[in-house]
Amino acid sequence: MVVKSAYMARKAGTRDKSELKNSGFTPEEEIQAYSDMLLIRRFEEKAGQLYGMGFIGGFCHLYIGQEAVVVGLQMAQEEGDQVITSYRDHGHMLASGMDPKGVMAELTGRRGGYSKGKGGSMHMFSREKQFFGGHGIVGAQVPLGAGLAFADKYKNNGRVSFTYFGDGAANQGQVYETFNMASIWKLPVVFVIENNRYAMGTAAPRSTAMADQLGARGGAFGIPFEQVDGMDVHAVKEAGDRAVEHCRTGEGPYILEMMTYRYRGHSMSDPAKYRAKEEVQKMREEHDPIEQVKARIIKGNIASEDDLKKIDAEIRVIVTEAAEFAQGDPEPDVSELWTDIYVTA
Ligand SMILES: Cc1ncc(C[n+]2csc(CCOP(=O)(O)OP(=O)(O)O)c2C)c(N)n1
Ligand SMILES: [Mg+2]
Repeated sequence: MVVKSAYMARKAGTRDKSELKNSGFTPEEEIQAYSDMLLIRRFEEKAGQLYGMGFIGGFCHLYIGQEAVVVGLQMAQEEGDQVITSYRDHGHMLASGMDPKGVMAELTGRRGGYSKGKGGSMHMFSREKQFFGGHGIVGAQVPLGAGLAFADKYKNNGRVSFTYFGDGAANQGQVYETFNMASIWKLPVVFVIENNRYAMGTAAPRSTAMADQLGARGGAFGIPFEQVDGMDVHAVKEAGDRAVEHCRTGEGPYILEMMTYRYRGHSMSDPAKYRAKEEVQKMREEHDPIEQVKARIIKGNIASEDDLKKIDAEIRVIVTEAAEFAQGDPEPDVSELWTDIYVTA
């Protein structure tokens, strides 16, 4: 069987979004979800290796464990919808259809990176793919995401802004100023809270009131909210469809609290001593988003173990090529030091 990941299909310009309207996955969608999540996982594993080898400097926050959130929501989006998120952003870029080579080269600070090697892991953008960063200041992307939605509403272009933030960021004041404005102006923004239960080394209940009900905070602003199993890509896509419908029909913002989990440390420099290894192990064994889809694919006779191994092999080639590019591409020239600082109209 010929299998193409959504990334590959988007690159080839062959993806037909109208196929994605029904809730409940077609066999092709199961394969697509599997491939897209696996691309993120393999990419992140490679990024972790390159970091260990000294090719990536500074901070590097991996998305391993959370793949179903961004992939399921990407399946609910349409071309032109925007995405903005925090520093844990590699998965969002790949799901947005950005080229793994350009993303990896940015991580290693090379010319071919999306920010010409001058932004790194936390600061890259693609207007073409409607990806607006990559933000290192916790919560800062939330008002910016509402700003994107404000522009959409002003232009009446039917687009929706997907604004992602974490459980820790949900404690920032600017989030609630944004909820208020988004609600009164009925902005087409889906606020996606990725509740992965930790903010750096702090378990959410230690710092956060009602830490397992963050979406409900939107209720005070009249924003509808849902709590979703963020490890199940089906549940994510279905909730995403409801949120998008709400926003696109002019009803204003919507909140999705995605209950998810990160397997790795907060960043590469985190020894993760604040949680038991068994907790991570249990999550991996019982709730892994990729294994869940794999089991459905095998059980439903959609594809065989061998087919899935072939997909993995294809993805490994894409990731290896991205890593080779990211290591071989030159660093930016010194003359680039003072360029791209301000945008001139
Ligand atoms: C305004 C601000 N305060 C503190 C930090 C340091 N910091 C970086 S990430 C982080 C935790 C955020 O956790 P969460 O929002 O749950 O996102 P996650 O890392 O789990 O994806 C903190 C406190 C920062 N970058 N910006
Ligand atoms: Mg968190």
